[in-house]
Amino acid sequence: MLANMPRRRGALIVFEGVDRSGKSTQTALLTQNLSSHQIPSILRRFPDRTSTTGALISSYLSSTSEPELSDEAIHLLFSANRWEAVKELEDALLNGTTVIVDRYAYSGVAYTAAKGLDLNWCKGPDKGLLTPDLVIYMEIPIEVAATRGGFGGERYEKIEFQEKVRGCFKQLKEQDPTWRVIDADRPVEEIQKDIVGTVLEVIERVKEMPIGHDLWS
Ligand code: T5A
Ligand code: NA
Repeated sequence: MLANMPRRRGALIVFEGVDRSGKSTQTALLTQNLSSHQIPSILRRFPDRTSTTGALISSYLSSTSEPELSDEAIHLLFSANRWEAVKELEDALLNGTTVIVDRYAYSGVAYTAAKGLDLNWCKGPDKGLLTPDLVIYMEIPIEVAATRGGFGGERYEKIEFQEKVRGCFKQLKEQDPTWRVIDADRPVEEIQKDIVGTVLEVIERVKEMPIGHDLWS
């Protein structure tokens, strides 16, 4: 009997947004809510600071002195950090597990392009990564994000830079039909309610579709 049952895959759900837009808060809640709906899921984040590339990235981000790595080199490391995870993410999806990802290639492009590098060059290294089924973009004014806990600690946490990042995200959003913009300047539970509704719809819609391996290609 089991062999004849249709194979269902999980959905790849990506969260994006500027620093302190609430991605980690919402992804953690979403995992709990999916579990209460008996939907298997895992939560991953990029950068994954636990791998070899992740350790280099973490030290780059936490230092405020002149960086040893060029803008191009750190960009490629962030991308390598995602490529390292492809097999694990794909295996989970094929197993029927929904994969929730806190930042992905869109952050990769937005933060490097905000330094003035060409947006299309920035997309290059992530071309061909697993394609998200849904990108939830946490929309928030930078002034609001800046008042939230922890803002100001790491290399990129400056208001002027975050405004540029926000502009780059806007350009990426215009090119991509899988983006859903969520007003992130609201109470946590209200935001989560919208997210759960959207995510359940997407999980149902894509369950029999093939996994995409063609981000930006
Ligand atoms: N980066 C990342 C690149 O340059 N290239 C790349 O390829 C990638 C993947 C680290 C940096 O790396 C850059 C981008 C980043 O600058 P990170 O580790 O994801 O990326 O960053 P973190 O510092 O861990 O997380 P963020 O700053 O992005 O914060 P979140 O996850 O958006 O926000 P969250 O949920 O932690 O909330 C922040 C604070 O706000 C409160 C929370 O309690 C918390 O104190 N909060 C709210 N307050 C009021 N109302 C709400 N609705 C709230 N939601 C959360
Ligand atoms: Na976070």
